[in-house]
Amino acid sequence: MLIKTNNQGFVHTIPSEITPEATYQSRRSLIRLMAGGVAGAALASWAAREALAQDWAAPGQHPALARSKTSVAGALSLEKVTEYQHASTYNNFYEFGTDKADPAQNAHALKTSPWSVEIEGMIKKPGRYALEDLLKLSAQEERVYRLRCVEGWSMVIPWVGYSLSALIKKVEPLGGARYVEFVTLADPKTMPGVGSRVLDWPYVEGLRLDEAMHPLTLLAFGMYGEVLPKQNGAPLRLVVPWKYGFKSVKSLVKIRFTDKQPATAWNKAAANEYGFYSNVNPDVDHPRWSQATERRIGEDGLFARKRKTLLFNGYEAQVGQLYAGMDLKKFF
Ligand SMILES: Nc1nc2c(c(=O)[nH]1)N[C@H]1C(S)=C(S)[C@@H](COP(=O)(O)O)O[C@H]1N2
Ligand SMILES: [Mo]
Repeated sequence: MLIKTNNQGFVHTIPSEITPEATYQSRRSLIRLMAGGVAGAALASWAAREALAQDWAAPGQHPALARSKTSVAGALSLEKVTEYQHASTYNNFYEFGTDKADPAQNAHALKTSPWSVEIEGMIKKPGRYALEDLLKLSAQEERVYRLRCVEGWSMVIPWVGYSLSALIKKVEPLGGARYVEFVTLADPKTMPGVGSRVLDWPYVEGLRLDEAMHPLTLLAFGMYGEVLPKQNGAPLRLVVPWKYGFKSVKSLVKIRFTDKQPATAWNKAAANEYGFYSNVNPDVDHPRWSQATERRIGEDGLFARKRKTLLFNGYEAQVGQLYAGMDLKKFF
């Protein structure tokens, strides 16, 4: 915190220079709650974080890779990390409104504590799991993943969390379980968007069990070394980096194991536009626009080049096997 003195020698603080209480609290709680892994990153100041973001632009070994003991091969990107400012103000979180600026405006109303996740269906250990217990379940890692929205833009974000597979193993799926359904919070008192009819609330998504078990599938509690901002899906969300962003559900409240492919919110809203798989694929266009290129947030401007979209968002080496022999145009 910077403290300035006026010409009478009185001390007054400049509001814009004070770490907002919420940010400070979130940093503290992440440090307190994290079982290990990225404690160093959680302690990083804004300035240090900016410096880190600069490093990430440079080729060579990724600092997060050097830091983390159990990083996932290929998961870390050497691309420039999107500025925190963009990642926390340009959001899709329709429960708080459909404009990109709405979530950052409205999500302060979200109450993230106490929080628990109901885990049910075809598993040996169903139950309600408290956020504190989920946080401690496995060592947290920082993973830099691209997030590619179906709308044609992308970001590169350092997420903090652990592989969802750690939680899945803990609850012991039964032999017949083949899919996992994810249900997120729909609270009309705090979420103005759930009164609208754009989607059938609550927001529901799903993965095949092997996709959910894939080491890249992240259960995230933080980003940029801090707990998730509310607009980014606090207190916990999924990040499925090879799929369009809408599969990465925010503010998760229920996980259900089933033998049937779950009906997902976007598929119910427009089945011809949003398939169950929704793997990033430059060769499978959205019926209303091409998916061949993307705009990296933060690179806008007259001369900003469009980037070529990569199959499976660049994670083909890691996840291609999951879809061996499948017609990706049919199972889009
Ligand atoms: N509950 C919920 N989760 C959601 C959404 C939403 O509207 N509601 N939007 C999705 C979409 S379309 C994208 S692109 C990502 C955006 O995540 P970000 O705002 O953290 O970048 O969140 C996804 N998760
Ligand atoms: Mo999206």
